[in-house]
Amino acid sequence: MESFLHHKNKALQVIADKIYNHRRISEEEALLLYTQADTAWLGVLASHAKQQASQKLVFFNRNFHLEPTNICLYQCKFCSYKRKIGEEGSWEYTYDDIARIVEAYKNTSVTEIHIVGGVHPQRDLHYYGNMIKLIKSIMPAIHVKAFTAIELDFMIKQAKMSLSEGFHALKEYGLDSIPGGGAEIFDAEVRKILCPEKSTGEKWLEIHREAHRAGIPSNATMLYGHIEKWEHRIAHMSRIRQLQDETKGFNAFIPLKYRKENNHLSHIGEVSVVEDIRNYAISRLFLDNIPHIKAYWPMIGRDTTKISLSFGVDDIDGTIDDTTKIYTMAGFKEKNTMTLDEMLKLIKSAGYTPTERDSVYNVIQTFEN
Ligand code: V47
Ligand code: SF4
Repeated sequence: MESFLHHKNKALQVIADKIYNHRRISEEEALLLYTQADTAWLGVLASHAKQQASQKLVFFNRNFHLEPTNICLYQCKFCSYKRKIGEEGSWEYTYDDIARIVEAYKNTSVTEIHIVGGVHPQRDLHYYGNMIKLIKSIMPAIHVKAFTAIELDFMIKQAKMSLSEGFHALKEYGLDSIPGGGAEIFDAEVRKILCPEKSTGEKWLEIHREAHRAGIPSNATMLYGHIEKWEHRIAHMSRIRQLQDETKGFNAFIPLKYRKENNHLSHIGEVSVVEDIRNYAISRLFLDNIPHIKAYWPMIGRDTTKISLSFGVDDIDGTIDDTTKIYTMAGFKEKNTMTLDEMLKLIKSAGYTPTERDSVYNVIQTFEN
């Protein structure tokens, strides 16, 4: 079928026809999208792909974050958040602190806790496993989405377990899914400059593969807008697309825009909003096997989130309730909580149907009017 979306550039016309015929685009074609496609055309094409995946629905959930510590062994250049033990601005919550934080959500409609933090040198899998147990003793029904692959790599090694043993133990403790962080850009040369100490791209993929095998779903992220080239973004997404073909364990892909305040890459600045929305569109078009593309509003802000809905995005994460510091410390200046009302207005004003979901995308309710 020829698409109704004509383009005088023959190669772009071929891409549009592929999308309309549910055919996969190649890495070379993704590069053409980055370098030659006009933004409005990308929006129409990505909106078509979004419509195929989730019709008019735009998903969100009611969640809060727990960042147990910002003490971290590593020194990623883009990170504004990490501190050394005892350094000013560092924190380490005790189990009592955590119990107090979670208690506050006990009789609310929150359905998910998202837990990420630094790689603390003295904490292992059992420490974090017992933390999950504590959380579930207070809120038995809450979905625990916890730990980046980087934290998992370290905590499982500390407990002297294989990945498979580690995931089975964590599942037993109550882990339900894992977030997409730590992926950054998989390319080894980029990683050498950006985050040399961190687990490799291969390791990140191995950890998510093993999680999926253990029946634990996950998300995937990509940190963009720093020193990487288009080719690095495409190779990164291609690895995720391959793994998804194999396991089908990814729920969502989340492009994360590099934010520049208070870190060692500040001098390079930030990419434009136009770049953000083009990147969302190309993610939607390239990742034909990942059901949801998420715009994480506490990173890009409400306005860009709203525009992103016309560029392939169908998920805007959750209400957050001012519980994450990763992006406020990196320069996010807006109010870090969204009320239900605000969430509904944002989605409706972009022309979509707000849809509250659980953590694995079962619909809880749609807000038609
Ligand atoms: O891996 C750190 C990123 C990630 C900066 O799975 C930065 O639902 C931009 O993974 N500028 C952690 N990004 C957060 C994360 C995440 C967020 C929201 C939803 C989900 C999900 C996962 O934050 C890190 C890193 O890539 N990050 N510093 C910065 N200055
Ligand atoms: Fe540590 Fe994560 Fe920050 Fe890297 S991004 S320094 S691993 S907290």
